[in-house]
Formats: sequence, structure tokens, C-alpha cells
Amino acid sequence: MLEELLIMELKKRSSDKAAQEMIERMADAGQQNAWDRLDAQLPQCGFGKQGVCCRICTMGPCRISKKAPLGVCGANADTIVARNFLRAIAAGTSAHSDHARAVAEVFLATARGEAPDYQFKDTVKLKRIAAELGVETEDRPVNEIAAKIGEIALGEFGKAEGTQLMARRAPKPRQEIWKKFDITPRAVDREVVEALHRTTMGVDQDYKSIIMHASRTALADGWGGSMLATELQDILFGTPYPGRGEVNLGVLKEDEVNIIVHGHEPILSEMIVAAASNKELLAEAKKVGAKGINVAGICCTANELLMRHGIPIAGNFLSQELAIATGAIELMAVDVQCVMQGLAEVAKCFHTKLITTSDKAKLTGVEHIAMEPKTALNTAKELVKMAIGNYKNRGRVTIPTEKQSAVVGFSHESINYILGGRFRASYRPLNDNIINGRIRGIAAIVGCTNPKVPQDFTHTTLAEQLIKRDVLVVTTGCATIACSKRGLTNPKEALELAGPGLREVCEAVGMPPVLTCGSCVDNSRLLVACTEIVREGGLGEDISEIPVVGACLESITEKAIAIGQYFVASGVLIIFGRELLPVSGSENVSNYLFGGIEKDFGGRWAVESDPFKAAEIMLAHIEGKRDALGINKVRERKLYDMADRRALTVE
Ligand code: XCC
Ligand code: SF4
Repeated sequence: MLEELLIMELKKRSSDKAAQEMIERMADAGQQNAWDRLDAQLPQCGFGKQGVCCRICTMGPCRISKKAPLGVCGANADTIVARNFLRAIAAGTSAHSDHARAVAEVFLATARGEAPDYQFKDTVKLKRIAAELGVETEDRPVNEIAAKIGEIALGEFGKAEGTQLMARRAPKPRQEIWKKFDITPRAVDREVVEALHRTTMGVDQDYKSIIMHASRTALADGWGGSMLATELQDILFGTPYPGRGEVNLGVLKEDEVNIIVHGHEPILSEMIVAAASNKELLAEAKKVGAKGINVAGICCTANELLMRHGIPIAGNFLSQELAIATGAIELMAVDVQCVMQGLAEVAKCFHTKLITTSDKAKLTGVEHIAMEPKTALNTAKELVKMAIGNYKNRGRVTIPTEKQSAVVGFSHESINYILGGRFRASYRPLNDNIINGRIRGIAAIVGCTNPKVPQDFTHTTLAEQLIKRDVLVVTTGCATIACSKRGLTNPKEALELAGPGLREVCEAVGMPPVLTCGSCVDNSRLLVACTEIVREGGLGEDISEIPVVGACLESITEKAIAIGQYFVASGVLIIFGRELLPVSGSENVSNYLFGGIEKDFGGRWAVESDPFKAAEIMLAHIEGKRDALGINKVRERKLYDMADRRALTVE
């Protein structure tokens, strides 16, 4: 079944109708997109795919083959594959954590009154994090507390001594495992620097030792940089609570000025959203004949905005060029990460103004307007004005009609609340429903969209297969956008697809069977949620014992590998697309990552490109964990009784 389906979908390049329409339009106009450039690259380098090329020193580059199994320095495939793996994780960790640092800087500037356009929106969380970090809160003004938190947070990146403070959140047995292997993450910068040092020529040349540091570096991301980014963003911009939003290219408006924000840091996009509702600017838009100003997001910035403000999402990673090809985008403002250089070319074919805003991320030939914390709102207004001024330059506009309504905003806090209700917010109902078997377990579907896979195909197929079998699905990143485009985060439609147990629970609490949990740094929310499930009791003492599993079959970035590894080192099974984890060139590394590492950490990697087969692996894993917990036996004996039913209803 899969093969036919896959070939069909591959021909269309995307399983999203709106994307298909725009892909066709671009082809008709002779414009190139990521799929065309992939075709031009084929066949891609087999050494690279397997992770066996090394260009770390100039005795090389060396490529490992049967004929030449050793690099000039004597390094073998195990060493080279492991080194490349660690370097990818160091880069991914850097990306998430440098994003976090930028947020921490704005956070501190806000506390010190140096960023007048930002305010602390969630002061409840501010106090909670203060308590966690040992910051005195009594009789202290918010700004003073925040300044202390900001200083501590900034310290997490470069402090000389000690380990990541957020890692203390993990279940105790997990922390013991990290201690035993001496991989409790220290300062983020330190782990990354050490990763680069270890992988230079002639340093760490034992694959297991290299992979051990890969875990430590990745943990500095998940339980460090990413978690800090999430928490500080929540305090600054508000913790997400469930609300509605719309997703796909159909959110663009024919008769309004369309502005796309694309990238990752909400520091920019939050201000553009604020500027777009400015009365004077709205009046200006009317003057040029537009009915209003429409802001929509792409990639993780989109997730941040939809979760917090209900701002619509135009698309995920592979839709960035397609959005411009609608001819309806007056301005696209980008910051950091996942911004294709190809955008510059596409933008030239249309009237779209492409603007870079982070001094860390410029594009040749593209106008740069730096976003500074001190003058953020003014800069945002300037960008909105540019967009308005550009409205008159529109040519032909083709906006696909597809859009879906989504219920979004499932932070760890809001899951707690929605499950337990206002008066007894807790994970108890979730744990109980996992124990009684209505929900078999939890699957995280995360990450990117890769032109090697039909866009969205594996994410949505996997999600459908899993909810059908009563697995609650949590999603982040571009996968969450894929699921929303498909209607899977819309309770009305998606519950029809859910198995009877999951459906009953979701209906009782009023949530969809696929939860959108935010951007990629928000995978840290899932670590916290897992920890809460453990703490709630009845499902084991550590994350590795609960029936939870993760997958990213369309991954592209180094960030995705870092995320995968921090989940593995936290005790979770993670599945990637077969050719999207470049370790196959070393049997030893593969055997360890796919098997041996489980003895050490309780989690491991697997590769499978077929979403139907991946679903089976995930289900088997979940049932295995349930068996080990002894909760499958309980289920057979127990019928639904009144107490069960009561537990399902929320006050
Ligand atoms: Fe990038 Fe975050 Fe991947 Fe999407 S999911 S392609 S990393 S935008 Ni993060
Ligand atoms: Fe070749 Fe070794 Fe240099 Fe890598 S470090 S390029 S394997 S000589």
C-alpha cells in the first residue's frame, strides 16, 4: 500500500493541496523551488548520506569506503560517523540556545527598563520560575525579580561552574543516570566548545566516548537552552492556552496588506503583530485601498504566534517559497533559522519585499533592517509601513482556498488545566486514562518537512494511524503545522478519526486527539510534561518507563538531531526517516544508537521511512512499556464503572 501511495504523493511533491497548486504555478512561471533544486542535486553524495566523509583537517577530505577504510590520520568509519553526529548536535544545540540567549537578553533588558516595548505578560509564571531558581519574590517589584531571573538565565549559557539548573526538574532516577555517566549538562557554551574540541583532528577517537558527549551536549539543549527559551518566552509573551486559529495558504487575504513573519524568535514577530493593529497604520492601509493588515507566520515563529495570539499560519518550512509565489505577500520579515536562501530569488519574481532583521542572519542582495530591543516597536512599524507602501505594486494574485481551523495552545500548564479543571489542575486524569487503557500512550510527532519526502505526508499519516489506535499525539514544529493543515488539530473533524477510548477522553475534556504544543524549542514542554506524568504517579519512576515515543520522519536540520538525542538521553525511543539520520556508514555507531544505548539511557534511536511501519513500531513500543508497567493486565479485568466516568468529566 505504501509504495503506491508514496510514489503518488512524491509526484505531487506535497500532500497539501494548497502547496500542490503553488508548485504548479511556480513551474508554469519557470520559477525554481526547493524540490527543483533537489532534483538538480541528484544523485546526492553517498558518503555524506552515510556520514562517512570527513573534512576536519587538510590531510583530508577523507571518505571511507571498502577500498580505503581509514582516513589519512587513521580514523575509521566509527570515529568519523560519531564525530559528524556530535558536530551536528553541537550545531543544533547552538541554534536553539543562541535563540534562547537572545530571548534572555531581551528579558533582562525589559526588566532593566531598556526595552520599553516589551512587558512581562505572565507574572504568575515569573514568580514560579523565581521560586525554582531561588530568587526572592516577597515584597519585590516584578522588574527586580525579572532582572534576577534574567541574570541567572544568561549565566546558564556561559557559567564557569555547575550544571544546568533546569536539569534539576528531571525525575530523580533520570538525574542519577546522568550523574553515573557524568553527563549532567554544564554551561551550554562549554558543552558546545568541548564538542568542537573533541571532534577536531586527533582528539576523541572512541565512538562511544564521542556519543556520550553528544548526549551531554544535547541535554544542554533540551534541559537547558530550549527550556530556558520556552520559559522566558512564556513570561515575556504569555503562556499559551487553548484557542482557535487558521492554518494554510488560504489565510492570506486578497484585499489586505499581507505580511509574513518567518523564522524562530518571537522577539521580532511579537512587535510586528503589535504594529499591525496600530490605528494610524490601519488608516494608512485603507488609504492605499487595502481593507486591513493581515499578519501570518511561517515555520516556528508561526507556531509561537498562533499559540499565543491566534495569528494565522501560512505554512511550514517547504511552504515558504510557495507563499511568495501567491503574489499576495507585500513583505516577508525573517530572523534566524530555516530561512531558505532561495527566497531571495523567488521574491525577485514578485513584488514581495524580503527583509532580514537579525544581525546574525543576512542574505546577499536582501535589505537588512536590524531589530534592536530598545527600538523594537518603531522598527516593526517601519516594516509595516513598507508593506503598506508596497501594496500598490501587486501583480497577479493567486491565493489557494485551502485553510483549516485548528485548536492550539497546549503548553504543559494548559494541559494540566484542561485535564484537571480549574480547581484540581493535574495530570491525574491523563495518567488514569493511560492506566485504564482508554489512552494507550503518548506519541510526539515533531520537526520539519523535507523535499525528499512528500510534504506533510509522514506526519499526518503517522498521526492518523496513531490516534485511530487510541494514542494521544502531541506535536511541535513544522509537523504541528502539517497536522493542522490536515484538520487533525480540529476536534470536530479529528475526533472522527480517533479510536473509541481516546475519543471518549478527548470529548470529555474538549480537546483534539492531536495537540499542538508549539515550536521546536517547545519540545522542552514535552520533557516537562513527561516529568509531570512521572511525578503524578502510577506510570513508573522515570521517563523511560512511561508509554511515550517520538518520531520525525521528515527531519532536515541539525536541530532535529539534537532534539532526538536529548529525548533518547532522557529515556525515549525516537524514530527518524531512514536516510535522514546519517549514521549508516558505521555498523558500530548504528548498533549502539539503535540498540546498545538503551541499556545506558532507556531510550534509543530507530530509523523507518514508511509511516505505516513506523506507527507499528511506535505502538509495539507503547504496548511493551505498558506490559512492563503491568497496566495491560489491569485493563483486561476492568470494565468502565461510574468512578471511571466521573473521572472523565471536568467541572
Ligand atoms: Fe525548521 Fe523550526 Fe524543522 Fe520547521 S521544524 S524546518 S527546524 S522550522 Ni523546527
Ligand atoms: Fe581525514 Fe583524519 Fe583529517 Fe578527517 S581528521 S580529514 S579522517 S585525516
